[in-house]
Amino acid sequence: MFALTDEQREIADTARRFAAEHFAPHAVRWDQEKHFPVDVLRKAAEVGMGGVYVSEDFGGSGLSRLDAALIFEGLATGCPSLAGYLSIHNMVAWMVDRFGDTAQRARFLPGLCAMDDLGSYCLTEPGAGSDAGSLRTKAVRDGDHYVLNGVKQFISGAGTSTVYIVMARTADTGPRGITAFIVPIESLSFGPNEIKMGWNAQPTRQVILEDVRVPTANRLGAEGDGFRIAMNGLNGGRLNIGACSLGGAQSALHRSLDYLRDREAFGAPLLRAQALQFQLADMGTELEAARMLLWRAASALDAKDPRAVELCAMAKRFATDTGFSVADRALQLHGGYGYLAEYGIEKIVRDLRVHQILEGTNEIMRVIVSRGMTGA
Ligand code: FAD
Ligand code: 2MC
Repeated sequence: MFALTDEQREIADTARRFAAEHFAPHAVRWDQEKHFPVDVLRKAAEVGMGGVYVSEDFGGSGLSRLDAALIFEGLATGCPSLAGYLSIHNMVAWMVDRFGDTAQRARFLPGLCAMDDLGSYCLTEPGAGSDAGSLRTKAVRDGDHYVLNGVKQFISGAGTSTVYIVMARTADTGPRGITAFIVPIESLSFGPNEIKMGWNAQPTRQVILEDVRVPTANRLGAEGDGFRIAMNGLNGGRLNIGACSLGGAQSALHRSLDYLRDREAFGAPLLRAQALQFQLADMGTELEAARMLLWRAASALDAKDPRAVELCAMAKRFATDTGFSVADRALQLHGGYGYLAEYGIEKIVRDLRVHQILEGTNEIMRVIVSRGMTGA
């Protein structure tokens, strides 16, 4: 738990180097231009990041959740928004790998792992966010097809992704009446790209399903399994999002250290001020604590520990709150320059803010943790 293997250190270094070379130099501009650099994501897939914890027989990298946490933290040091999208894509690929039949795995995984196909995850609806089990998108069986109608809200990658996992209702029995489908882009339409506070290097759009005919061969798992499939995907997704917060915040902390070393005030570098040294010490300590919890949760998920769901929720809540708080303090340490786009710090703050909301809000993480404690 407390010492990474040489191989894991190499994995983390590879991700950090990739982010430094391919994401960081362009991250501010991509944020401003709202550019989704699919070509760069495909480069990430060339080094195995399109199917990090997908098994190797159809092109995945076969790594563990702890390895994935190292990768997403490393990638987020260059751009949390792109690392966040890659995390969602990986969640989709894993769901196909874990819950798909052999034909579905053979059909979809090679393209997803190479990122010739990009994946999106469609759970949220305009009227069902935190209460995902109340979703209303309908799937009605018609011979060897289902006909899907409904609207999915806030879908990351929508319009560009080619493979969508859509959770839809096949029975009026709450979460147990939900079924998952793999839906290709051709049958979908999309709302406009949302104007957002952060995560601007990737699109967020509605996915609109109007009499979409999906062959039964595209049903993922059995009827009624969709909610559990969706939630199982999110356990790992929540770890990855937490890791993205750590990476963004770690980068903001490093930049603060450099900045305070160079910036002079009152006749000395600001780094000499003990009050500011203490700030840096607290930021580093809090990130390390969050990282330890995240690695603990990732190991629990790898080990199929019965407490894994609860630990993933704890880690997501703690890492995303800590990451945002550290990034916000880094902005303060940069003074007025922290507020300028050019320095890249305000972008990290904006990107990390949404990690406290998506993949289950941090209030929902508390719901999960407290249910685990009280048995309610
Ligand atoms: P609501 O559920 O309406 O919640 C409103 C507030 O009430 C929140 O603060 C919430 O924490 C609180 N609340 C709700 N219920 C409780 C409770 N029981 N106890 C305490 N507090 C509660 N979804 C996808 O399916 N796929 C995606 O790719 C995706 N990408 C996203 C990208 C972005 C940029 C954003 C902003 C969202 C994305 N989402 C996606 C949706 C995201 O998961 C939801 O926004 C989130 O789950 C919250 O749902 P909601 O917005 O409907 O808020
Ligand atoms: N892992 C595995 N199984 C889970 C699970 C988890 N994390 N959470 C719930 N389940 C199972 C649960 O065990 C139950 O199984 P069974 O039918 O065998 O008893 C079933 O799912 C229903 O669970 P609940 O009875 O707990 O359902 P409830 O309606 O009370 O909701 C809650 C639970 C609030 C935890 C769930 O609705 C939730 O996680 N909401 C947040 C939604 C969310 O995270 N959205 C993120 C969208 S994706 C995104 O934002 C992206 C950026 C991609």
